[in-house]
Amino acid sequence: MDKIEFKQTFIERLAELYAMEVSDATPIELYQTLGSIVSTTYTKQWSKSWQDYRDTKQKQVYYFSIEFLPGKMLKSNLLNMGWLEIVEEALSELGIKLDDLIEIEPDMALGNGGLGRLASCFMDSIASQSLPGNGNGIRYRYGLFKQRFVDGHQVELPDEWLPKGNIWEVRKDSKAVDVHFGGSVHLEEHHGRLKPVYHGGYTVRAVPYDTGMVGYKNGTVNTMRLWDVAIPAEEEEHYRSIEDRRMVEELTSVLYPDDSNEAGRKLRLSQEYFFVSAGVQSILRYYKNLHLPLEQISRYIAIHINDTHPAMCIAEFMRLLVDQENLKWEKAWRLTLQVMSYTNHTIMAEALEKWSIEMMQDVCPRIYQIIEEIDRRFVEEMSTFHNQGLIQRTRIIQDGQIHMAHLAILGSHSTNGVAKIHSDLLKNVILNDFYVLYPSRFNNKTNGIAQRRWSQLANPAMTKVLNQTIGDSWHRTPTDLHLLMNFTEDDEVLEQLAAAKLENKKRLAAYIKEHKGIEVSPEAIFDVQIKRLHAYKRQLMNLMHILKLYFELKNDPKRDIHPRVFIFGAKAAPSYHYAKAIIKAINETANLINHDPDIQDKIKVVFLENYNVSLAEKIIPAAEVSEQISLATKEASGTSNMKLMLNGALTIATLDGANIEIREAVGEENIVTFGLTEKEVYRYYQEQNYRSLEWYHNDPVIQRILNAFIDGTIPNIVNEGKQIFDSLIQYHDEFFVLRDFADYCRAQEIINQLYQDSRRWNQISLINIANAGIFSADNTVERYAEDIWQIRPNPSSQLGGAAQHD
Ligand code: B1H
Repeated sequence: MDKIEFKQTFIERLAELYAMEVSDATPIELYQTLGSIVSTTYTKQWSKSWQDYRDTKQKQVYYFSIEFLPGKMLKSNLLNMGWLEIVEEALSELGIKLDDLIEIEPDMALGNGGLGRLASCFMDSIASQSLPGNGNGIRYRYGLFKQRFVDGHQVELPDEWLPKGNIWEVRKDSKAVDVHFGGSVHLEEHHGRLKPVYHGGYTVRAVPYDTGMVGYKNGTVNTMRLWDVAIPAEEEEHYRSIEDRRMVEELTSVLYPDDSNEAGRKLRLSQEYFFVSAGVQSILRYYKNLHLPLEQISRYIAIHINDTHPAMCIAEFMRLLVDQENLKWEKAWRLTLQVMSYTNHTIMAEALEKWSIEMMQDVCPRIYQIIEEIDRRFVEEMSTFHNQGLIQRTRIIQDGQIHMAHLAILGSHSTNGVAKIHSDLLKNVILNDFYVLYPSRFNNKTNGIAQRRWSQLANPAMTKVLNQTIGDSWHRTPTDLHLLMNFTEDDEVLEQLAAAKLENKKRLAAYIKEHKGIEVSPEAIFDVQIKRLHAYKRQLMNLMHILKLYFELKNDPKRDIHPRVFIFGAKAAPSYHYAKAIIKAINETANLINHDPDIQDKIKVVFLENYNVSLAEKIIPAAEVSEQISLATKEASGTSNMKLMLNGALTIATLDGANIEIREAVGEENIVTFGLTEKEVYRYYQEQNYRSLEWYHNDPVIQRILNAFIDGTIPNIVNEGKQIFDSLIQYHDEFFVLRDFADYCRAQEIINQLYQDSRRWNQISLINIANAGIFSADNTVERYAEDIWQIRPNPSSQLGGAAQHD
């Protein structure tokens, strides 16, 4: 479609939809019109992709995730369709700014953080690699809460995103399936086989809403299927009371806002079973329509379990094969193992899901029976070869609880971690017992990011420089960014990149002024920590370093530091009081420092509200320092580290998660690392000899800073300050903040020094961009496709399968 054609279509569509002309239409109407043109255009390719997969019976993967975090989709769809430039120009000729329309789109936030965003980055890359793959999740009516600050405290507001209209989804009533909950089950003999007989309980209808996942200029459009709940018409009489109806509606009402532990809530378990059962049933229905033998299902279908939240896929698949399709247990189990694969995203103990037997029996009694049988057979089978200790530690049911990670590992052929260090810890420490039993099941797949969204879409200024310098092959082949390494000594390129960064910083400065009323200088270093608020991520250590600088400047206003703006973005789980205390402390410190005339704008602290995908797209292009400072071993991978690196930020990092691979990629001189290593952390655990109190007593700097939390230096944090102080002293500083603090300050001083040499700094920035290509999710999903899912690119995609040039 060319510009003239597009303008014509736009004017016609606006008239069809609203009987209006451009000059009369509001941005909402213009947005709807553009969305309608985009979606009706890719719809043809959507049904073609789908028919291709079906007609040629290609193996497909289904990515089950209780969270998807796509953010806004308009611009990404335009980019992937190859329309972005034409549409932007054509609209501008009609007097419309594309950016004004993008503002209208709600930010789809059906996820908490890295795990949900990873699922969406994968959806983009799976489609862009012409791979046959689909998402399966929940269509929450309320996404992750909106964060507001009131007197520096986090306040949560509901995220009602749907009433604004979601132009990308298509409701498919004809594809609905029923999901049964509760009641009881007993087994009866039928023709020599035991069959379940259900009593009571209730049935709900799962109705899918499909959203097209548009691949990058390859004609592939895959499906993200999110399930909504409805009361089946024929069951109306069972749902007479308001409570009964509410109970059903609640199933898809809210996303649980805790990204580490959801303390055994029945509704959460019901949500898990709901989207698992709906998804697995619809896959099986599709497969049966292909009229292929059930025994061959693993040649055509792969199911991926994103963390343990969908681990019941294993039991649900068994239920359908055994109860409904009458397969023998052994055969069904073999198929289940071949179909299923699992990714672990954390070693934090509180995030490893366990459910009580009672609750599981209550929510899905037949699933409980099946898990019990899986467990029983595992113990029986292992008893001839292995010692009892090992078996007891690895079995699924222990002490009245069902260990979902055990189910996921024992019921699948692949368990992977999300960065090298994380996968090694799984094998050697956390899941070592399982590794001993099934070494070949374990593998690593380092995370990746949707490269084009985090460069071309978020950072057009940098993109322009890159295109002029190295061409545009990196759009499809992100490792071609490496071509930039030919320009490390090219002053013109270095300066152009610096100019692009400055432009982005000015834009962020304007945003900060508008939203926080804080004036920041674009000449200052923009230092960014953006991620969920968690003790292990150590935002507190960042705050302590800010306080250190503050006290130094108070003592010696002439102290020579390059001005710096410390920027935070972070939501805390609503029930995570400690994390909220840290938010309050950062906000009060910001207030104190930003208004202190002695500081002369040498440091500014900005905590931006409501960190989400759209805000990330504004912050990341302007960032110069990327704070990746979790305690070694705790951050499984991290993904903001990759996005910031791609945008030319220098990483200050512990040797944790993917930071280690980033260091390998850029070289030691182009990253600043500090802190305890994995080995040192484990030595402390073993010898139990970390005494945070001693670090407090022996270090006057630490003392001065910690006292500020309880002596009124930081105002209005009487309770929060005490809680923070106590966590470090009385409760022994679980995440070694005091232990790593001095080394962190040393690393920060190196950054301050490096920034003085702007040429050197610009080189580091360029080298970071040049080496970010390996962290493209295109790459990551290719590895999943080859090693785990065994799926291949669709040969009839417009790229003929393999990735080729534009
Ligand atoms: C990650 C979670 C998570 N790991 C429980 N685990 C949740 C756990 O709702 N819950 O109950 C939700 C999310 N999220 C993150 O995954 C890791 O912390 C990051 O290091 C990693 O980059 C990301 C993607 O792999």
